[in-house]
Amino acid sequence: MRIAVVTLFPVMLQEALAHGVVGRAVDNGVLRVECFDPRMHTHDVHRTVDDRPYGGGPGMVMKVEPLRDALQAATASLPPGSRRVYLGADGARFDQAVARQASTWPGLVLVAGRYEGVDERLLESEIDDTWSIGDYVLSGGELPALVVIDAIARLLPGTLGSAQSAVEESFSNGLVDWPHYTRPPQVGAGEVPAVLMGGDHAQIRRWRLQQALGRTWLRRPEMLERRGMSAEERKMLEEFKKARLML
Ligand code: 4G1
Repeated sequence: MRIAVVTLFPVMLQEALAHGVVGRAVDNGVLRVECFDPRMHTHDVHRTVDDRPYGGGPGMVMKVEPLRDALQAATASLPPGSRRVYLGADGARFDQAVARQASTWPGLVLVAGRYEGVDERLLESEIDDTWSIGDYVLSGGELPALVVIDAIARLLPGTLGSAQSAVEESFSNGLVDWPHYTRPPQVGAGEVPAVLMGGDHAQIRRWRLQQALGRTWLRRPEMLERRGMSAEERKMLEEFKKARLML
């Protein structure tokens, strides 16, 4: 998959994309990410990309022309059928389902805003959709762009190798993750649950599903509400609740 990011801070993205799972996807050619800087599409001596808001008020707004020309170059670099998405607080929530959808597209242009945001006319004429990663105030769309790229990269065939991660399996299943343990077997008073040391893999699988159900019920009840449970899962959750009361 190809991703183009329109950003005033290309170095911020390039550095972050060079590490870990995403870095490997880029190295292996599974993913290609390129940045397009609106400042490279200015023509005045000051390389102006922002201006004061019509109507007054604080802050600055990103100008149409440098953004439009950077976006044009970004789009031209991608395969046909690519989509153009603005990252903004008023967008549709970017979640795992949106990530899964986007991972099937040939290309994606992400536009990261700065200052108070971008001139509305650019959004109206050049943007297919707006995504938000959550409800908080940020200073720019670059960190959201990195979040989006990371979530999508993990879903591309060839990124994670043979085994999809346990986290993805659990999350795709509409549940939060189960607890993880590694050596040593004892840390102070903290022990590893005996079932994990026993080598009975059917029991381990059952325990993990039960923990995932229990923790989703405790910490993200709205996820469990949406997902529903099978009769067997219902029994496992009741067992989890009972065991919890005995602690
Ligand atoms: C109004 C949050 C504005 C922010 C209301 C999540 C936040 C991009 C995101 C803002 C941004 C609230 C996001 C705000 C984002 C242009 C420059 C917009 C940064 C900008 C709650 C500033 N997911 N915010 N405005 O943060 O880009 O994607």
